[in-house]
Order: sequence, then structure tokens, then C-alpha cells
Amino acid sequence: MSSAAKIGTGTIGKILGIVIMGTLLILALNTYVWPWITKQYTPPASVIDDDDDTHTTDYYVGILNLTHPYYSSYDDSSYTSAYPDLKAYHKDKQTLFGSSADTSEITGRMEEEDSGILYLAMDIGADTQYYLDMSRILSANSRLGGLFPWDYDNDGTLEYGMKIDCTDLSPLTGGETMKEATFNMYVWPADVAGLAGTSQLNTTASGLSGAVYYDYTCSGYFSGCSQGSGFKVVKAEVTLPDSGNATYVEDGQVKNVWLSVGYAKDQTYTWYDTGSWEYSNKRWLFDIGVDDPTQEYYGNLFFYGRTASATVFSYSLHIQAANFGASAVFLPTIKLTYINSAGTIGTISRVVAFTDS
Ligand SMILES: [Ca+2]
Repeated sequence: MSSAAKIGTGTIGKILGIVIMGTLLILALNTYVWPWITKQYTPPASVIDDDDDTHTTDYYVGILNLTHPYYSSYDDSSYTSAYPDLKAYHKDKQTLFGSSADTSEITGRMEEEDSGILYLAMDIGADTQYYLDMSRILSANSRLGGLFPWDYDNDGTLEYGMKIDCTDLSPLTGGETMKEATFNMYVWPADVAGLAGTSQLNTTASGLSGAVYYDYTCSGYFSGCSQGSGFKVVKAEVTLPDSGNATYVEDGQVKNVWLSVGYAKDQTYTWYDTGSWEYSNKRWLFDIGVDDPTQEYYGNLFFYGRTASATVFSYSLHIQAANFGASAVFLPTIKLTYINSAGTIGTISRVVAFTDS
């Protein structure tokens, strides 16, 4: 065998070796490496667009059914007396996805442009039978969040707006024709018809005529809202209806006023005097976190919980006082402005007495 033939045989062997190794490498890449890389970089919610099965999207696209049964926050019983109008909008907040008035389902189609996000408007309208328990609705439904006032229909009344997060919806599986999501909605039946301030329970006032400021508290409770129901407060004031009362304030005989009112069971709203005295109106107008007292959306929800007693809506009016005349009486009026779920307001008042003894 010539040396040339030896060289040729060796070269062919090397080439064959390289080809075999290369083929094995390509096979390994195709079989193991590339699928692994693809898996790492494909969003976990990636699904097939139901219009075009060659096109993938990052989020679910297709028919979505939103079920939203209602329950009473009082005892978790089904609530079927009335429903708010619900409107679900696409991510642009302009295009209607679907709606429900007196049913408990919304069906629409998620589009690719939604990127898994819809928006929900809850509109109580003219119903006066209930308030939405938004804190519980939000805590009970992880898909819902980002509560905001939304006048979605531009009628001047704010509705409840929130985001619906559907970014986790998985692709349709065999036999499925749509995806479904459920929200549990909670309401407090409303009862504002008989609201009133009850008689004063006790007063700790004594010695108003002394030269040293002491803390005094008048307490009592509001009644007229039945157990299992609630009402919303949009304004809290302590007014001084006569000039003598006002003088006590302006001469510095009364200061550090605060008001607390109970609800639920053993919970209270407490509002402090933070420069809230209004000379012209002879009142303290407390900041209760209400941006607009004509909008039910902003109201503070008071409700009568399961194990609470008839004095659940107890009030305490605190003052510091000194330098009154002997036997003087200080007679402020506690005044709450409530709003029903349709936006109609009313007031409840109670005169309380601090007396020098
Ligand atoms: Ca509106």
C-alpha cells in the first residue's frame, strides 16, 4: 500500500468522524438543548390564539365568562335582592367587554390587546337597598385590585372602578370552549330610614370653671340602623348653635375636640380637630377622608355586625375645657351627614351637654 493511499484513508476517516460527531451534536441540540432554551423563554401563560393557531400570545385570548355571585357581609348568605350594574371594559377602558344588570355573569372575549387585563365598573344606580362592601370584595378576590373612582358613564356620579387581572389564565384544554373566573361580591344591606342620636349616656364633665384644662367626654349612641345593615357617613361636624357656645371656643375655653363613632363590633372611626374650627359656621368640620360629600363612593361605611349590641354606633365627644363661668353649660351638637346608596343625603344630630358642677 502506497503512502498516498494511507494518507487518503486517514483523511476520509477523519472526515467521517467529523460528520458523525456533527450529526450527533445537531441531534443533541434539536432533541435536548433547543427545546430547553425555548421552554425557558416562553412565558408560562403563553397560549394559542383561537383565531390563528400558528400565532402565540403571552396571555389568554378567547371567550371569558366572569361569574360574580353576591353575598351579605353580615352572614355570608346569598344576596339576591338587587344587583349593581356591572360593566367590564377592555384594557383601553373605552371598549365594552360585557355587562350584567340583574344577572350574575358577564361574558366577553379577551383580546390580545388586553394583555390579560380588564377593568370593572360597579354602578349602584338608583338602588337604595345596599352598599358595596369594597374592602371585603377586594380582600376576597385576588383578581380584583386598584380601586378607583370612575365616572365611566360621565353622568357626574362616581362609580367603583377596579382592575381585573387575568394574566394568569392558562390555555384552553381539551373540551374547553371558554375560560371562567369567579368573583365573590359582598354587600351590606342599607338602613338609613330611622337614624337618630339617642340620649346621652354619661358625661364626665365637672369643674369646667377651673383654671386648669381637663379632659371631658360625653357619650351616647346612634340608633335606627338594624342589625345586619349599614349606612355611610360623608360628613361629621360638631356645631355650636348659639353665640354663647361659640364664645367658649373663641375665648379658648374649649379645645382639643375629637369625635369617635363605633361600628361593626368594637371598631371606631375617630376624627380629630386638626384646625377644623370654622368661625363663620361655628363648627368643627372634621376631616373624615371624604373628598366629595355628595359622592357615595367616598363615604365611611358603618355597619351593625353579628355579635354587636344595640349601642354599636356609640359616640364619644371629647373636649378639653377650663375657665368657664360657675354653673356654665356647654351644649355642642354632634351632626353626621349620611348618604344612601343612590346618593341622597340626610343628617342625624344629637345635642350633648357639658356642665360645670
Ligand atoms: Ca357615573
